[in-house]
Amino acid sequence: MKLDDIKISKAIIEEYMDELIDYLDVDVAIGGGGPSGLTAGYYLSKAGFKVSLFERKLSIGGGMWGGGMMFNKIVVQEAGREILQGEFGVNCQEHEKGYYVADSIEATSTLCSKACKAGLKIFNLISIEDVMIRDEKINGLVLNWTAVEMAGLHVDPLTIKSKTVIDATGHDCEIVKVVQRKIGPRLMTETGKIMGEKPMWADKGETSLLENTREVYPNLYVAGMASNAVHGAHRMGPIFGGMLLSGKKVADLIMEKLG
Ligand code: 48F
Repeated sequence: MKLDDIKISKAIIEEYMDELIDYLDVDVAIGGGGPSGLTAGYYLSKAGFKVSLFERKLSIGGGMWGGGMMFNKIVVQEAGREILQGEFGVNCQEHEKGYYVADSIEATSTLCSKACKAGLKIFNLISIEDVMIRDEKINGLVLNWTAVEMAGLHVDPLTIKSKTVIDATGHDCEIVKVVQRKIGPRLMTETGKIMGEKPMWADKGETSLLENTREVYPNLYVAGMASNAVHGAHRMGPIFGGMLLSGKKVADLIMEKLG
């Protein structure tokens, strides 16, 4: 077959636009494609919900690729291994009792692949810059190309509608930050505000993460490192079990809400 350059362009543009239009109204919109966002997207899509994930960067995976200080290994504890190996099939070696090590490249690429195959629609190179609020509830996201953001161009964004939103943007908890900036200190935290991340403490950080994975404003949930940052809890460094468990927990909470 003789290839036609214009047909290649047309195939890409039409298929992308069809999908974008189809995903203008979803059950769950996830901000951030790190381990917590991908895990949440995997479980929710597998359960049959319509889920989109927006990732600012070209690559999906957030802080998981780099392991600890670029040693491309990650550690998970037993509960994390049950998801990483048990659900996703990633090889985990027991280094010493209770400390399992996985290859960060295998872990990240597998999470991404399994989430896509479960039905999660990932849009990369798109940044969430704002939220839509109606009747004091989040009901959508405001999006722009990362290239526009990076170049500082004065280009207005577009919007999508979503029954629920997950802030899985990591340490910066960017979606919750926008909400706080727009509506003031009315979050469902002790102070009503973002309480800020505490220093590194793997044990405490991992333990509090699940408790902190919850709804923080009507229809807006936090998962992963954003949960601890919003609730004033510790960071935990290159142990990733909590991120996976947090992704699963937020998926369970949303499934319960949406029914
Ligand atoms: O930081 P990230 O990996 O979040 P996570 O799922 O996992 C945290 C761990 O990687 C690590 C850790 C483990 O113990 O502490 O840090 O909580 O992934 C967050 C992703 O969100 C994207 C960002 O590029 C990254 O890939 N992101 C951040 N802000 C936005 C965004 C935004 N406004 N719009 C779209 N994507």
